Amino acid sequence: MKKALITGVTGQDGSYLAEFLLEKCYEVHGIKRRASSFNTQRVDHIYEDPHTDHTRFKLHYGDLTDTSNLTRILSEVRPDEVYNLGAQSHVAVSFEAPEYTADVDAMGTLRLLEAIRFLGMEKTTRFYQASTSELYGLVQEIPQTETTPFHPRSPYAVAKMYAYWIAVNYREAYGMYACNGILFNHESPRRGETFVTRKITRGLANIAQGLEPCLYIGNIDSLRDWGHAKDYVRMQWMMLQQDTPEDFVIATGVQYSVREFITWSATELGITVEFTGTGLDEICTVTGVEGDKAPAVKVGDVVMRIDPRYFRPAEVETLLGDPAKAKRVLGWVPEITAQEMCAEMVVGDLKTARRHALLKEHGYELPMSVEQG
Ligand code: NDP
Ligand code: GDR
Repeated sequence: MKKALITGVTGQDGSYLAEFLLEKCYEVHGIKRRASSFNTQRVDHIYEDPHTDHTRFKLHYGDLTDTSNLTRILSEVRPDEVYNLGAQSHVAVSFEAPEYTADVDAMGTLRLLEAIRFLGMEKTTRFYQASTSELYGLVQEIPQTETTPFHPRSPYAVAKMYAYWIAVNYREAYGMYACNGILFNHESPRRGETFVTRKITRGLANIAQGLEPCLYIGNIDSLRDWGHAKDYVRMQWMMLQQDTPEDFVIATGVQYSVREFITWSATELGITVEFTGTGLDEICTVTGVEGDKAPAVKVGDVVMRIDPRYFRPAEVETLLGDPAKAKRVLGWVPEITAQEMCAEMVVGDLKTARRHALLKEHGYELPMSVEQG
């Protein structure tokens, strides 16, 4: 039975990857951070009671900032494959916590690679590094491929650039099987609530049920190449099954604006909208409501306003990936479109919002996070 170790197992990708590898009959080990409250919601459904025999999903406390901890876990598990998905992954937050972001995202990658080498596992353990389209930043070429030059635009992207090159360096210097997946944005109902897609689907579902008055958002002209996390974790595994390690762009090859994502989400809720005004005064107003998904919304309501708080000191305006190499070499093609993914996210968030609204109607109110991201 193959063994995999996933850093960031409690995150969006980590949870889908753990499910995927368990289906492939791996023994899956994940590193979770110690927190003052439970943080395993995304993997609770695959949790196995460690008191029973033959459990194939095991969690270890750990942190990418702690070398001794990483070395101990690696020496205990001796995995065939390491997936380094753990990161401070929020671009806007990286401007507020640049040093921490560098420590986790850049140095954390070095710590893992060096621990693998220190333990003499560099010829037996394969390593996947979660690289990112943010490396392209101020784009030099459209669409972006494996050879497009990098120009990172945030402390997050600069840290991830170090991680990209240190993985390449360990491959070249020590003959390690180390690969970078240069992944473009990918989302799902498990996406963190402060990333723009989930913020929109959750925000509009809450507005539809009368739980929030309005969605406040930043740059809606931003263009992204959005795929589904389920499709992308499949590719992470495929990259580690080749004869020779290589880096791959993972993308859909289609881009849309944040504005379009808002329109799709509203449509899924039976709401038609129009955008009027410009710059900071642009608003999104309801022009029609159909069906029973949005009882709290009426024509004329303003459901989105711009808040400059969500603009970044340096923005990545446009990203569009070319996944031709992944298709040619690995036969990978994404199966879920951005619109299908948006619909799935709205369904999930509407279900939660309806539950909250029902409780509220009966005098019970569940605490709802107000952090907007
Ligand atoms: P998430 O933010 O959902 O998950 C990040 C994971 O990293 C969480 O499990 C988090 O733990 C963990 N983590 C954070 N800090 C530390 C730390 N100091 N030590 C150990 N673990 C830590 O990200 P995604 O699942 O969306 O992304 C996975 C990876 O892929 C990340 O590295 C991200 O940068 C990268 N990436 C993501 C893309 C996307 O569009 N989703 C695109 C390209 C790259 P906790 O749950 O406790 O917060
Ligand atoms: P991104 O994702 O920065 O691309 O990083 P995010 O969803 O945060 O932003 C996408 C675009 O939307 C714009 N935007 C807003 N973003 C947020 N979060 N909140 C807002 O209110 C808002 N309004 C507009 C942003 O400015 C940006 O242009 C994600 C992360 O998963 C990274 O870890 C990963 O490496 C990249 O995708 C690829």
